[in-house]
Amino acid sequence: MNKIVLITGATSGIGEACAKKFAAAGDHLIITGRRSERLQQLKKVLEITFSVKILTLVLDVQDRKAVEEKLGSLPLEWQHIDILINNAGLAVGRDSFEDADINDWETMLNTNVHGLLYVSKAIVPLMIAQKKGHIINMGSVAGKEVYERGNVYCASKFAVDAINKAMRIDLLKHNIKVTGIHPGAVETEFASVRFKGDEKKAAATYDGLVPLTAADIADTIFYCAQLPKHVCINDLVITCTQQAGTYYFHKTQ
Ligand code: NDP
Ligand code: 8X3
Repeated sequence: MNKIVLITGATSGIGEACAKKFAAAGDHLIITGRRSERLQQLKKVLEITFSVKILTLVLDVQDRKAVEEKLGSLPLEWQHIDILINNAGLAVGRDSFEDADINDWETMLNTNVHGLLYVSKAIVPLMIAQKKGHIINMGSVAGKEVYERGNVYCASKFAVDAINKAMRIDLLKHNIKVTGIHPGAVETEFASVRFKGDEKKAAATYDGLVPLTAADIADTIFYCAQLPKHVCINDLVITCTQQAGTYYFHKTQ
């Protein structure tokens, strides 16, 4: 049966790769992000290629009112959400604590933590009503171990890790699966966003490394989502072969 999958942050990277993966399997998608043109383009391609239905929602997850309004007024046929992929997120800046910009900290906390909570709070009642659902939260290895100059990005992903665990406990009685995915370095627009458009610094992140791709993570998420009803992967940490934890890389030049 075709599922309905809501993916936040589907305009690039991991979210976009998830959209392609789930659409290829015949699932119908609600795709969100702030960049409207990219959403429209993706919708067009996926509908033509895979004959699935796509609903686009231009949404800044930091905006609580907008999230409540848009997700609280989904057309009836889109309310039976089987899978929520809480993927929208970002790092801004890579500075030592004393040098970091408080605005960057607020953006990360508002997006990665508050945004994930606002979206989840809007969707959980729909899953409770249908007595099933699967929430997949995008954490990071940064939410497992703190690294130098990672400060508040790490804090935001530690919060995601805690929310993921807490959701699983509280939603157990509603037959809702909750899975945390915690990748290491994945080559997406992430580094470019983190270094505020400095492409040289962004590219250096992956120097000497065969990093994970967005498709690797989409494949992993898809696997977690296809397991039998009685199986739930709680927590999954995934890195490329040249990475161990947050700080150890074996780079080749
Ligand atoms: P990208 O920058 O390629 O994608 C980020 C996505 O999040 C975009 O679609 C962006 O859409 C969306 N987004 C960002 N801010 C907002 C917002 N305020 N409201 C709505 N959507 C937003 O990076 P990735 O694909 O790599 O990142 C996806 C997730 O994976 C993030 O949570 C990130 O922390 C996590 N992650 C990434 C890793 C990596 O190395 N790349 C490793 C571990 C975790 P738009 O700009 O259109 O709003
Ligand atoms: C992104 C991976 O190691 O840059 O979450 O924090 S890392």
